[in-house]
Amino acid sequence: MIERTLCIIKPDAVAAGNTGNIIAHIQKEGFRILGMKMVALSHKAAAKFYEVHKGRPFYDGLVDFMSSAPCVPIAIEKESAIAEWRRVIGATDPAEAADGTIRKLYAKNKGENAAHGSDSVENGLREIAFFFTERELADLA
Ligand code: 3AN
Repeated sequence: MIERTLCIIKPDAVAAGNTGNIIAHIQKEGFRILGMKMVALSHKAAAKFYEVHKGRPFYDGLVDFMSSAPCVPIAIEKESAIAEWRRVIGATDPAEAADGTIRKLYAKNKGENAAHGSDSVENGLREIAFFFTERELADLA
């Protein structure tokens, strides 16, 4: 099934100059890019985006980090996009991520881990709608 997922190139990867490298992974892996922008998330917006993690020990640090500098959300589409993109980014902890994955190549640690990927079809659609209006998503079908 063709699915949509949200990639976010996180502030660490943007600051390190890895935006282009990560977009290259998206294209090499055959994802279709539907929407892309650079945004400086406010603390409030980052808190809202990660609301599902509220109460977890890393939540405050995660919100601070995601609102510390610009990030690049990218709405992408492919057959089985949720699992496929999570395969491409690798495990949350770069020390456990497989060779060649985005987190293995570019992430610093579990928190500053280069890229986000949605964890379900439903969350993918919700997360894409958080950053993009319908009109901003290219209908390339
Ligand atoms: P993933 O992004 O691999 O799906 P989640 O959903 O468990 O991982 O966590 C969401 C985000 O929260 C991660 N991308 C990471 O930035 C941060 N995070 C998760 N676990 C930790 C942790 N133990 N310490 C610091 N940050 C974490």
